[in-house]
Amino acid sequence: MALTLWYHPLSSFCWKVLIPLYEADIAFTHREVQLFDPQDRAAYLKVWPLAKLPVLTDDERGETVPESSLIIEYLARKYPSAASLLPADPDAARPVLIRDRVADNYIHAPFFAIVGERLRDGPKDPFGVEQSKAAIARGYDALAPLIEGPWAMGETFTLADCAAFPALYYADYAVKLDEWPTLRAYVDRLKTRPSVARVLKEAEPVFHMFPLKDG
Ligand SMILES: N[C@@H](CCC(=O)N[C@@H](CS)C(=O)NCC(=O)O)C(=O)O
Repeated sequence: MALTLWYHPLSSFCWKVLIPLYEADIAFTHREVQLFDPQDRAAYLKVWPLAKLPVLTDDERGETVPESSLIIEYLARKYPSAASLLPADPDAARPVLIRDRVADNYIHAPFFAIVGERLRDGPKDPFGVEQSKAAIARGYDALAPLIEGPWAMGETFTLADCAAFPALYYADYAVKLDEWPTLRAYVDRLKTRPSVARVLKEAEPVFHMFPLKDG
């Protein structure tokens, strides 16, 4: 198979890329990476020296594509079944990318800071955690009015939804979505989408490893 996704089933940024692969029914090989296993990490460092998941490799075209948004852009440009995920016209693509950036930079990133604090050995940083929670709340404030419904861009499922789902699903463990009913309803709709439901199902066996699962 030409495409290989280097991924882990618990990884939120990998969910962001699995969703469009399943949406567009694109065949690929799953290559699960264990970043904490020294041998597997060393193998993955040869693929992507930053050792961040996911990466998509395309043996037929000789391409290595890191970064979740770039992977989805690659799929949209190369596979007709994925074209609707990101409009070809830059002016039409911009609102999709704005939603993608809000989800990644202002919800996903502060959520990661909280997970990082939880996993870190050594002194804890409750002030930093509160700052990250406040940042996530500002991210929710920014994203909520951008959800046109039923999906982020209206009727068409796009890159924006692929980015929003993992960010909101996981950040909900840190800052409950209940004060943002638009976002809560949006996430509930997303969970019913077959591509998203499949990603959630595949994560079930490893979800016990998620450090915030019990609050
Ligand atoms: N900007 C990257 C972020 C990727 C990222 O942070 N991935 C996490 C997994 S969800 C990771 O590889 N973490 C391992 C580490 O930081 O060592 C993207 O959009 O793909």
